[in-house]
Amino acid sequence: MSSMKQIYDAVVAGDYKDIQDLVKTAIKEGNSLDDIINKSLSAAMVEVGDKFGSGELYMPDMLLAAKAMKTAMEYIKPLLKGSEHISEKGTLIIGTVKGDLHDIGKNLVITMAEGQGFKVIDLGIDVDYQGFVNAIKEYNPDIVAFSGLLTTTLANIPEHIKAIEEAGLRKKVVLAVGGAPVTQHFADMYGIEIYAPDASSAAKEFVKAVQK
Ligand code: B12
Repeated sequence: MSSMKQIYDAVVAGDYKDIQDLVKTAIKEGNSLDDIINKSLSAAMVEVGDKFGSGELYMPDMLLAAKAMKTAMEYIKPLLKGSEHISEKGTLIIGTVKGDLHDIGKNLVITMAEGQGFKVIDLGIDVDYQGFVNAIKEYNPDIVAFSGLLTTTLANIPEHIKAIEEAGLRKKVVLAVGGAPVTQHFADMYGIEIYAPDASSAAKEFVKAVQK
């Protein structure tokens, strides 16, 4: 079995003990970090989600899968930083929206944005409206990014934007949104400038936004 398939299977099985060794092997075999992240790790998380949705996997299985993905990323992250020549591009504030505790995707976006030279302020998970507003006042960012994995809490996004508008900060920042259920249509509906389906394209969009 290829090492890429073994990584995929390890995430689905929530087997985090050997995953760093599998990643090392996949790199030695010539697989790119991008492919390992997108084709093995993230793709496996989609299958985990599907299986959870259909009742084949339970909450503890999802947690173990998340742990396997995080363990793999701990090994990959320093390698990503070393791979690019970096000059500071701008400041990005990112947080998972109010009511939502998912952070794996957000953390990947952070890794990629840092790899592109952004200074990133991570507000963490379950960030309320005021949390974003205060951080904009404090850090004066170029981009403010919302991550959201739950349809229910994505419904709060207009409130987040309203709070930023009411504080008179909307025109100072470019907004970005992403997360599995988010679409370009969703972003357009609320006038959010950036949507991207994955962390690598998110980082590319961030770069474009600060170059404008
Ligand atoms: C792992 C996981 C968990 C873990 C989270 C661990 C953690 N630390 O994050 C745990 C077990 C805690 C969890 C809990 C729950 N979960 Co959950 N979870 C998942 C799962 C399997 C994977 C998510 C993930 O990490 N994917 C991998 C990453 C890399 O992908 P990603 O997050 O989409 O991010 C990528 C892109 O979207 C994008 N991106 C992400 N953020 C941003 C931001 C910007 C600005 C941009 C541009 C791009 C971008 O780039 C990322 C990298 O490429 C998904 C299934 C799925 N298909 O998404 C369900 C899923 C999201 N969960 C779900 C549910 C229902 C729950 C619970 C409510 C379960 C429960 N009954 O308690 C709770 C909610 C708790 C809460 N209040 O938040 C549902 C949501 C359904 C819906 N549409 O609302 C899903 C879809 C599963 C399902 N099919 O039912 N979950």
